Amino acid sequence: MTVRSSFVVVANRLPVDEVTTSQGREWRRSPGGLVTALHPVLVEHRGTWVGWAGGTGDAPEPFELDGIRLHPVPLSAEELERYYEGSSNATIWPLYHDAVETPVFKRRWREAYRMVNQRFADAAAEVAAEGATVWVQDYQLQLVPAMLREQRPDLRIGFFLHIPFPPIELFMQMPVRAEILRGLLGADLVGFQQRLAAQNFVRLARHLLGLRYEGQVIDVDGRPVRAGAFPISIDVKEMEAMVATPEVQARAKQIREELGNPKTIILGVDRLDYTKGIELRLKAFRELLADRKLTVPEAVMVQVATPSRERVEHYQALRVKVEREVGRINGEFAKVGVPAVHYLHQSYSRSELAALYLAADVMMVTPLRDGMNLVAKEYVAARADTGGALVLSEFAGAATELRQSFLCNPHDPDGVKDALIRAVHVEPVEARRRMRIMQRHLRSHDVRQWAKSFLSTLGVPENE
Ligand code: ADQ
Repeated sequence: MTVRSSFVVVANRLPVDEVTTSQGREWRRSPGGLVTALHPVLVEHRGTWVGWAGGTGDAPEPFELDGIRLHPVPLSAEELERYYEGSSNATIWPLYHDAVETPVFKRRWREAYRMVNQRFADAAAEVAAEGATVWVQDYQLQLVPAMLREQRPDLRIGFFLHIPFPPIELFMQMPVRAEILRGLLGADLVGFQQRLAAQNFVRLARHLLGLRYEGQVIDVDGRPVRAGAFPISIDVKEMEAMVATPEVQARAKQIREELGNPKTIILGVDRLDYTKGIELRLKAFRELLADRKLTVPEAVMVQVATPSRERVEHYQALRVKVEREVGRINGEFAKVGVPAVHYLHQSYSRSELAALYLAADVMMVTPLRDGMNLVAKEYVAARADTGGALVLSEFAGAATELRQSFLCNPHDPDGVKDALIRAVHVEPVEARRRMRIMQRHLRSHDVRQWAKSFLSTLGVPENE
């Protein structure tokens, strides 16, 4: 019998990975922005998470892990290719990120997107109790709110978009633009990372469907749909506790030693994604080495690039470009036994990431466009020692809040170089001052506060 919940999260992925241990196969909580954000909320509300468990074919039976119920939705190999790699990651992802890569539009992908969204909506309708709250996540599931409302008008439906929402001119390129917009308008509350994104959305509703709005509330046939900005954050306390452990402290020291105790360690940590500006960051570093404004071994760079969406063409091309640039820099500037760039195409544990943050003098977060960017916030929270400096792109959502970082325009190579050099040479007193202000902000704006603020706007009473 299906267990029904009064609180349901619907997201493309379940927050778990299947791993092999000496005891056989088992499920583990997976790392990543969204999981970190929603896990505490679900535990608190005894909720169910509906999502894809990874793998193709039949889905596993619903199960429980770390205090939350998981309800897997199956995907076939063909759906994975068309709905996930195609529609979601080769059409919508680039289009919503300012078309920094050209979006690819294909009819058969669209049909799969529709079918899979319907399956997620059906699953949510099945597990949601009468009058429950359902919180749908992100760009892969934009049709779900309307599909769900159609079946279950009793539900309270929220939607949160983790990536940017484009201006009207760009959104209008989407062949199924009205369908997507209507899908989102099925929610009672549509949340965005930025105020500007929420504005794009309400204006689009008028432009495309002729709907009236007042402030951030759109009138959809007499039903109010609210749009709003809810900048996501991180579990600040968890990060602060982690960097305070002797293990992480020792590991950070060890990392510095392994890198040859350089004066300046410059760090980048991203999914290997073309929106993250990894190439332009490497290029800025190379030019500074060529100008002799930085030298090896006094300065070294560490770039962690988590493998991501490896079957999507844009991503394969990016990997080749990044690895070529790393090879070029090391060819020109490394010394025997001392690479200029340490490139790590790997996933890491949270504690190893924390140690890297602690070891780095300058963190570079330079996306061409990013909904928020949690790495920037993690770095700031990790530096409870108030050391370190953050170089941050103005095009990351995080730039609205982290004003004391070294902000730069990633489209301007000289601006990026200038911000990096200023961060490398900042006086320790000034660096600490900046860090302290940003840390104070994050402590009062952490992920729990984010979820609380979204849910209370949606009208969910606390402890429901
Ligand atoms: P992402 O594009 O995935 O998220 P980001 O916000 O930076 O980007 O989150 C990445 C997360 O993965 C961070 O928590 C980071 O610590 C972790 N991570 C990165 N590299 C790792 C590695 N090698 N090993 C282990 N963990 C690693 C999307 C949007 C963002 C938005 C988030 C949340 O694109 O703009 O901030 O959702 O809303």
